Amino acid sequence: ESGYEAWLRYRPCESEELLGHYRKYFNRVWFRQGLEIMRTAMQELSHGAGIITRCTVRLCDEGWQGAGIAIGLIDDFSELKDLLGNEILGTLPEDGYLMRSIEHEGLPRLVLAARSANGMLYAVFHLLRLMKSVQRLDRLNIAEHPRNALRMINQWDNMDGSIERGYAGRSIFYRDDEFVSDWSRIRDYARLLASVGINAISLNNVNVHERETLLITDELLPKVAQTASIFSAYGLRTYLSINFASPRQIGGLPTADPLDEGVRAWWKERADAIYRHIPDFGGFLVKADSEFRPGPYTYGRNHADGANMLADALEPHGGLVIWRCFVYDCLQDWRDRKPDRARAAYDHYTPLDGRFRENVLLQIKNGPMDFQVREPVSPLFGGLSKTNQMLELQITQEYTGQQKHLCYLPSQWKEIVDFDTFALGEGTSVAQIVSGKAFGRRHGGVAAVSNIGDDQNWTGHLLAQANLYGYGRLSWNMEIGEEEIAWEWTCLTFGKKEKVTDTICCMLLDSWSIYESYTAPLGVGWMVQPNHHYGPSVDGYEYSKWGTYHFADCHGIGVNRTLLTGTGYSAQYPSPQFERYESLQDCPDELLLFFHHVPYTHRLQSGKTVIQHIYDTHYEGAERAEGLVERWKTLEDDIDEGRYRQVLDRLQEQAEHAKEWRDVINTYFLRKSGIQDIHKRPIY
Ligand code: BDP
Repeated sequence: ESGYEAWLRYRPCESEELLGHYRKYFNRVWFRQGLEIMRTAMQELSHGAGIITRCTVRLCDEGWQGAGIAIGLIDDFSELKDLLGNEILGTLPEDGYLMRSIEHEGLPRLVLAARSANGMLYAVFHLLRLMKSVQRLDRLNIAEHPRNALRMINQWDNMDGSIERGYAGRSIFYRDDEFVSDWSRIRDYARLLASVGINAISLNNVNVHERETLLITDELLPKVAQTASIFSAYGLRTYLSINFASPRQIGGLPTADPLDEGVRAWWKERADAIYRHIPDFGGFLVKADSEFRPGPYTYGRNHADGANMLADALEPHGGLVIWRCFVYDCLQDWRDRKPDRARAAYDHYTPLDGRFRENVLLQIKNGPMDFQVREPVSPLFGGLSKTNQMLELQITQEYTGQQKHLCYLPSQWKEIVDFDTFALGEGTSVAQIVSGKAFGRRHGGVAAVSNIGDDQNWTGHLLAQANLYGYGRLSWNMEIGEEEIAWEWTCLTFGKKEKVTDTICCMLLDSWSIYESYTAPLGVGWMVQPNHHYGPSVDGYEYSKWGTYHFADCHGIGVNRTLLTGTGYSAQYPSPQFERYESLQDCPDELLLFFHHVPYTHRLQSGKTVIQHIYDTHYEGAERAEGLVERWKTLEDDIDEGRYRQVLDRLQEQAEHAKEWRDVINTYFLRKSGIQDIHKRPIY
């Protein structure tokens, strides 16, 4: 097996008893024809349940009698109201669904009722998940709905076929500056995304180069529309990343000033054209005035001017502008006393709170820097109260092992979404802010940079599929635990066999901490090779203009971001988070070097000195990486050869590479500090 089927891998049910049970239901499935998404839902149900039950699923739209399943939209299927009651159906949110087992004249029935076609598709995938994890269907009483309205994937694909920060092959969308001609892979991707509730996708890299600038022109819009139609059938709306300088670069205008009437008219005309091609187009994703991308600053305007201009063009069509907050002075240099990069997003955007249109969302990276293995949560969550916000995560493992190392990211993401911002007093989590609930915002949600490419198993490292799956599940409901997600994914991907699920789940759940322990310590981050960001280089960025420093010298290490004596970043957090980070005693160990510069002999809350912590974690981390290989080997007889081998190869590479990390980091700090490891282990 290659891993291509990912978590939609259906196999016949092995228990005769359960098979008999399932067949009673699938002997007859009633549903009413409707939107295309509903047809998709029924195709998925027939496909999945057909394989599991080894029977043809019988679909019918008449004569609701006997045993079976009834699926439909509440408003089209009046019988559902009689069965489930008006009251409960009335409270069902958009995209939510109910799944309930009932008995009718002694015969088993299952009812799936949704408010929208998307809801129906999600209900079907849920039902298939239950069957794949060998659950019975006669006691179901499930009510589900997504907590975030926007659950988005960002592709960083370029039309030449490359993927920025892609670690699983080339783009499945583009080749040689054109769209691909075989759409089957895109359709399979849409299936994977919809199966975990994702409902939006941006099709091109946020760094919009020359060719991709043309995606909004009449030349390329027909192809965009074709791609969008594949996603529409699975309930996903398509977005495009746009180039802010388009009016100049492709529109023949002398300026891209957002307040210029000609520019505003140009964008309106383009928006109208886009919606003629793609009536359910989602909107624009924008990286502006960031890392040399054009933006409103060129014209002396601010981000609200830029975003609102685009928002006005899209508004008549119901489109959204997703404006990224990854804005910092990328040539800053501490010697010039320019501001701390960590402060940048907050400093740029809080003064603009309340000045964005209703159809603008600010997309905020989880941390103030850039997807490091450990960062504090961005203080911009909670710093804004009158602006729609979205959380941006990175599924592609740019700084977390590039899909050669195992790093199960839902563990990290859970800490982020659960983080208490104290924005409205205790208990204002990031999850509540981005859903829009905390501040009663109209739009909200979450976006993440995809980790897939045209590798046969989608993600390079087969186990990295768990990150894509986990992102979808968390974007649906941020309260689901990382353990539960790991278990679900393992079960769906490898089958429900206790030894397999236990082993793989434990490996996944340990992996973030393992990766963190042999890479950059205590929240300092960035000790990577510049540009490609793979492998250790302690000083890789230390003297560069790009502003990511650890300030290690022979006395100590860490960045002083306190209000009292440092950059003042800590003061971007409200009380009591501010006091917690500001204080050397209270600052959590794992973030100590992000907030404080300390001597190597400083004692952590764990009781260890900083230097001993560095040595210990790096020795242990490399050993634990080796341990992952051993744990995987115990599954040799339980997993098919193809998938077993691929994972083994990656884990072995990780174990080797972890030793390199250990040696580079430990040697560096032994030399810098001159302090020996108390256990006198060899340092290379
Ligand atoms: C950084 C990546 C860079 C992206 C940038 C972004 O290194 O490739 O373009 O983020 O998010 O992590 O815009």
